[in-house]
Amino acid sequence: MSLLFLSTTDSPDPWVEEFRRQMPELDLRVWPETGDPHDIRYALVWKPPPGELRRLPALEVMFSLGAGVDALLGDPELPDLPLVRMVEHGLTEGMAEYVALQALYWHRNMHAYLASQRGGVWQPLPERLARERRVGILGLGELGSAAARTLAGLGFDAAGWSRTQRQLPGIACLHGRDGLDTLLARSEILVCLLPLTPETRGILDARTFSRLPRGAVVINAARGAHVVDADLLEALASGRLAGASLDVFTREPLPPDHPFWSHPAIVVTPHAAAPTHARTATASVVEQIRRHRAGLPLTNLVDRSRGY
Ligand code: NDP
Ligand code: OXD
Repeated sequence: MSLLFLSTTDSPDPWVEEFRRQMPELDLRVWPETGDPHDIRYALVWKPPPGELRRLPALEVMFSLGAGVDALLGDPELPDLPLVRMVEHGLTEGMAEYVALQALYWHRNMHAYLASQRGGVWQPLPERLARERRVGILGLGELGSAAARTLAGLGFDAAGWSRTQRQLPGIACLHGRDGLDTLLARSEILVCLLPLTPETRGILDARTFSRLPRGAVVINAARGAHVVDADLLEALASGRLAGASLDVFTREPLPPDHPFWSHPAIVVTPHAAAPTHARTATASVVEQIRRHRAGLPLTNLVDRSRGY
C-alpha cells in the first residue's frame, strides 16, 4: 500500500518523518520519485501539475494538503475519485488565532497606534469593549465556526453566515441571500472564511461593502478571488471601509507593484493565517487511511456538486 506525497510548494521532509513515525507500514513515495505508478493507492497533494493524478491508475483516494480545494477542482483532468480536504486541529486553531489577532488589532486601534508611534505622537483613542463590537463571519464551516467561537469567547458580539442553516451556541446564525444582508448591516468587522466557488467568487465587492456600517473593517483569510480588488481600494478611498487585513490574494505571491503592499489602511500577510501542521495533519490522514482500509466511510469528503 503506497501513498504519494506530491506538493509543488512544501518540503516533504516533515511529512516523511511523521508518516514514518505514525504509520511505519506505509510505503511513502515522494513525487517526482513515484516509482511504479501502479502501486499508488493514496495521494496527498498540494498544487499538483494539472493532469498529474491521472497518471496513477490504481489511485483510490486523493487527500488535499489544504482545506481549500478550489485549485484542485479547477483541474479538468482531476480523476473522478473521492477527494478528502484537510481538516486538522492545528490548522483550525491557527485560523482561530489569526482571526482573533486581526479582529483585536482593529478593534483596539492598533493600526492607528502604530501610525502614531511612527510619527512620535502620543494620542489615546476612545476604546470600546469587545461586547460592544459586532463581528460577522462569512462561512460557518470548520474554520468559520472555530473563529466565531474564539471571537465570542473574547466577548465580541458575533454572528455568522452559511449556505444552510447552522446552529452555534452564542452566535447569531444566518443563511441565504436575506441572511447575508442582515449580517452585513450589523458587521463592523467582517471576516471571510468561505470556500472559493462560483457562488462566492467576488463576494467582497462594492455591493457588499455598501451594506456594511460606514467605517467597517474587512478580514479576508479565505481566497484572494473573493475580493474585487478595485472595489476594495475604492471603498477604502471613500471611507466606506476603514481598513482591511488580507492574507490571500488573486495572485500569490502578491506582485511587488500591487497597491495593497503600500496601502496605509491594509495589513498584508503572506497566506500565513493557518498553515497545515505536518504532525497533526499526518494523524488526520493516517486515521482516514485506516478507516478506508477497514471499509469505513471517509470523512471530510468534498462534494463536487457544491464545489467545497
Ligand atoms: P468548510 O467547507 O468547512 O466551510 C465552508 C463554509 O462556507 C460553510 O459554512 C458553508 O455553508 C459556507 N458556504 C459555502 N458556500 C456558501 C455560499 N454560497 N453561501 C453561504 N455560505 C457558503 O471550509 P473551511 O472552514 O474548512 O475552510 C474555508 C476556506 O478557508 C477554505 O475553502 C480555504 O479557501 C480557506 N483557507 C485559508 C487558509 C489560509 O491560511 N488563509 C487556510 C485554510 C483554509 P454550509 O455550512 O451551509 O455548508
Ligand atoms: C488551505 C490554505 O486551503 O492553505 O489550507 O489556504
